[in-house]
Amino acid sequence: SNDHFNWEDYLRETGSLSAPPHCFRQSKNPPSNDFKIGMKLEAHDPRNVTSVCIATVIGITGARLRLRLDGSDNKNDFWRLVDSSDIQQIGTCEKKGDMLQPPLGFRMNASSWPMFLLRTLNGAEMAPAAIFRKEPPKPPENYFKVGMKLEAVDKKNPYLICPATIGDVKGDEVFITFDGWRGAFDYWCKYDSRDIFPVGWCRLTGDALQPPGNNISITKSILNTPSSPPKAIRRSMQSAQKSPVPAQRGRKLGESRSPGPVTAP
Ligand code: MLY
Repeated sequence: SNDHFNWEDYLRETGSLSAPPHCFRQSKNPPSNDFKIGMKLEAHDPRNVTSVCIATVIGITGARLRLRLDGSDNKNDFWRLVDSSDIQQIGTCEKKGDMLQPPLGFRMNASSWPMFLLRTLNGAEMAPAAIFRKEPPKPPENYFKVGMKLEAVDKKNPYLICPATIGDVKGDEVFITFDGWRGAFDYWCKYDSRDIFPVGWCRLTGDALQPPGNNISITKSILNTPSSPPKAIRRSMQSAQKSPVPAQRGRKLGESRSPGPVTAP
């Protein structure tokens, strides 16, 4: 259909280029996801990365797993790729001579952890070694350039993968900006982050790529393109940008722009 987001059309309409796949720490073909809901595995606690905990797969989305740490609440779910080095089969921790830890915010008394661990593993379906995938290697350096398009996890809503643009590059870091949103979701990350993907990733994994937001941003580059509006209109667009009108949400392209504080979701 026509209103469905399509990268080919979008890249053409915005006159932009996608970041080449060699920029990313992602496999060329997304790994197959053979996990099943209910399987248990070991995962680094995202809130306390030195500890390894037991996690349960509570959702499957493309090449990612929705995980919940056993003994934790339902407010701290996190998502990991099946080829993430943050996850491993049960038994890995013990083999290395380490101990499984209760999650940060363990909902019971710390003294009940050993018994909780026994019970949570008793009769559990453990994810078999064969369905964990090897993490791809880091690209040797940061190949990203400002303006390149990509697909990126919205860290404030980590189940979402969205069209994004490289807004800045500094050493080993890149600034991820979300197309059609006004800065509230932007973040810096390492160029080898597992949360950023080449254009077309979601189409290959079957994940739902979010459409861009509908907050337009009148950038210098748009104002300077040959097809930009005539001078008089350009001047009024610029003065409109300076007028102290409160922010609106959900404007469509072509509607008047009013700047204001960035709005929360
Ligand atoms: N807070 C919004 C979600 C915003 C998502 C923004 N991402 C896609 C950049 C909501 O709950 O609807």
